Amino acid sequence: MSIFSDVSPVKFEGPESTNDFAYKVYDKNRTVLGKRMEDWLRLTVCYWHSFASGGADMFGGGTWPRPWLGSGTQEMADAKTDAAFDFFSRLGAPYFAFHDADVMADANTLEEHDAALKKIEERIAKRMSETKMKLLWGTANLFSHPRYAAGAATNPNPEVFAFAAAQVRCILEATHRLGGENYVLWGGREGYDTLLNTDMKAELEHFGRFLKMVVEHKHKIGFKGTILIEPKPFEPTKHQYDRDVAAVYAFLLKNGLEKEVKVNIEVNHATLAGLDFEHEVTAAYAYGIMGSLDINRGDPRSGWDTDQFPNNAQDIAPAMLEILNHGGLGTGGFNFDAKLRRQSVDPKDLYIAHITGIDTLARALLAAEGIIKEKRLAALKEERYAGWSAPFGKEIAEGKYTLQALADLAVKKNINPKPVSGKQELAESLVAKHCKF
Ligand SMILES: [Mn+2]
Repeated sequence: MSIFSDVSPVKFEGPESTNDFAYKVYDKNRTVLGKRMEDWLRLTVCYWHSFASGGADMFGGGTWPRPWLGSGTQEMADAKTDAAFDFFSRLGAPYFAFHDADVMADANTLEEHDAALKKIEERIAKRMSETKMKLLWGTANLFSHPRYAAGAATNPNPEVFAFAAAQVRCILEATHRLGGENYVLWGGREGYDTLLNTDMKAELEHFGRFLKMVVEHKHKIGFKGTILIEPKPFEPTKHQYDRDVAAVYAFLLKNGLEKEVKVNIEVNHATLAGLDFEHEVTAAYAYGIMGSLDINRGDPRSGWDTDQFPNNAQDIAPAMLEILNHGGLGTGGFNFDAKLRRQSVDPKDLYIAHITGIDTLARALLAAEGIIKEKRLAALKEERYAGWSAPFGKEIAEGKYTLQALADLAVKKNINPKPVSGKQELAESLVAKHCKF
């Protein structure tokens, strides 16, 4: 029994249901383009916002009843684990994700840290086998403790770098033992507040060294999961080095890790970077580094990371289309890195938030299926680029011409291409018509 025990396991009841604690659209066994909804979405509940936070903001403390918070004892860590798995198993999402600090009792030394994490790992493993929950990814909290105020891998002090290495070793190995399918490195405070006191070149080199050490250790212990970097442009620092997918790709190339590491893209981080979510997803596929998703939304009028639950399927449909066109997320999933509002003090609010988010993703999935089956949007795009499939376009792309040869040919043929419609309005209508909910 926990504060989440009042709700019966959430079931699919269909669009006509008036039950707030039922799925209206998400029917895990429904087949979409040959794959079950559950297998496309790989739904994940995050530990930090839902169980390790009491809803504090910049102006006041926690408001949500989370009786295990505050003391940092093993007893409380155990109670948190049991409540989290109670919620997971009633919600019916198959995956969860966590930071080391989210789950374990407080520790003062690295030795204590290792022991406390191993202790709670036993309980998590037991609950996983009872509930059949799976771990999408684990990660280290390298940003909350005061020692990380100037970053972890990019800290001016190598002892902080070493402390972070010890912490990552513990949680990477725990993630491996728990069957985690990915390991995430969020930049945390890897960036700067002012360049006046920052050696950017040195910090980027140290950051690269850290990532190489993580990848090396992954192979050493036989972890088969994917290592993921999570882009974010700023907050808490003024500038985060993992600014966006393109910046991460440049960093991976510079360090020769572009085949080893992929990205965990967050909707709200894309928004903060001034980019559309679908831009980041499309860029990641284009660079070959698509990994996993932190699904949430920002507030259109707030300039910070509000981490709200998604509730608008049409916003997500273009990214979902891209994901379906690439056959899905591989080892990744849709992780609800989203939190309740501070006034949402009823434990049942956590169910409503997730149910709405899950139905929103299911709607976006069905919209993307409709768009693909109709084939018109794909045909529109194909037609725009048809010239590149014809012999002349192919020869240019394959490098048959030098600039001089191509220029001479263009002059000789007196080519004079005419503008054609980009059909943006039609393309938009071909998406909108499938978002009929
Ligand atoms: Mn966020």
